[in-house]
Amino acid sequence: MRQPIADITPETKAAEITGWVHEIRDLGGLAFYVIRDRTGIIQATIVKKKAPEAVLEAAKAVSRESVVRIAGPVKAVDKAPGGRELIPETFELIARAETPLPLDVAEKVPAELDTRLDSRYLDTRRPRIAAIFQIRSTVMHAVADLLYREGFISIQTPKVVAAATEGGTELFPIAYFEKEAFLNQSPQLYKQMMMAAGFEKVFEIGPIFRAEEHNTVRHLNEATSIDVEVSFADHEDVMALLERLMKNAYEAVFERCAPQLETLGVALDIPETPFPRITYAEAIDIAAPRIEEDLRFGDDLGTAAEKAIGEEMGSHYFVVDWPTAIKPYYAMPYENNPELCRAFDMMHPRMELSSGAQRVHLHDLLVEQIRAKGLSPESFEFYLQPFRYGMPPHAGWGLGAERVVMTMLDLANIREAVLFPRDRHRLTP
Ligand code: AMO
Repeated sequence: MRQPIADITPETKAAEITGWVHEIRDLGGLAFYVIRDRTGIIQATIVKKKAPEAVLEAAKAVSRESVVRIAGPVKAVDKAPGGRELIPETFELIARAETPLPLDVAEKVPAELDTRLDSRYLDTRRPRIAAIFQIRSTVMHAVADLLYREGFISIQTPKVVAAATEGGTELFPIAYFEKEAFLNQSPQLYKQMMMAAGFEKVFEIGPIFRAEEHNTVRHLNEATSIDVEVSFADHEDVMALLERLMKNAYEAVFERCAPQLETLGVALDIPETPFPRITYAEAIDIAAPRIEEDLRFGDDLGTAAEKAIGEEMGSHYFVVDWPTAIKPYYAMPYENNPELCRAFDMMHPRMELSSGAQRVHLHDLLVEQIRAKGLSPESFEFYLQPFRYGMPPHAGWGLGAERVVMTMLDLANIREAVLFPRDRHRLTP
């Protein structure tokens, strides 16, 4: 019976393992085959004078990264990895790897990100890379877990749509029979419609598509968004939810991913809640004197401004009270000061992780705001209709999953946090 390699201890009597050949060291009379599965590595030691002929034959034929099955007694050996070694009685080559390898899995030769992404299936055999995706999986599990515990319903909404939600320039048009269609930029309109549907608390974890022209280390053309929408809630309520969710994700990784964090050399800093809040006006005041560009009230916070504010804040924080003019039509203006709205961004010192808002739930105000953005309410008819038949007040946010993982693990490039990134130049694998 196959045993996970990590379960084999110096006390184990005998084992049968299957895995990849991580390293081969042939010292003449003696040969070491380091075998790896997803749990760890073990050294199989062949003493050529003593080993069965069939073992010698098979061992000679294998190459690095081939898949093998080896069985035999286990011996305690201080110098071997994990303090034990396997003495092959049988050695079977299951699938041979061609040589040379497109990528050195044992990491003797560092590879460029592009080469790694071209051969992602080899790249992910490296414990460091596998650790990133084990942590990402834990984050996604913790996120869904918290939302289910808080009574949310998971929904799946269309990715092929007829209208832009986040503005027209970043849309991917697609061929959809004789109609004009796009890949969805955000589940925004659909999650809001589910408030009219009476679901009250919904979440969706799914792809969003943005036709960002620029290649940056924090933008993808296909990203994973964690989206929530909550009825009878305001922006403060969903900001508190976002804090709980972030903390819960960090704690889950801290508790369940100690070996992966160690492999990555990351000392996890669990963010303290509540996150500090600064107003948009304060953000401008912090950034303006610290950056070269001209920055005034009413401008978007660009990369340089975000960086300057991030250095000042030092950990996660919220920017609140945004000018209505630079937030989407669905953000609710303050009644007593409609120039500002109940929108927020949640920031990591390196970049924006989430934006959200209390939404406009009043039909006529929404139509007015859609018009004010130069958009036509007619093309939003399917979205506007639910607002005429009892739309509760509601609020929500979208959180970029890759950016959460990237900032949590201090990865240099967002592509490190995606198995198969889609960017300006990459459409395969
Ligand atoms: P926004 O457009 O700010 O808001 O997106 C929300 C979050 O999604 C992530 N994100 C991206 N990540 C990587 N590459 C991209 N190209 C990319 N675009 C967005 C970011 C960002 O903070 N409908 C609103 C959300 C809401 O109000 O509920 C929206 O889409 O982390």
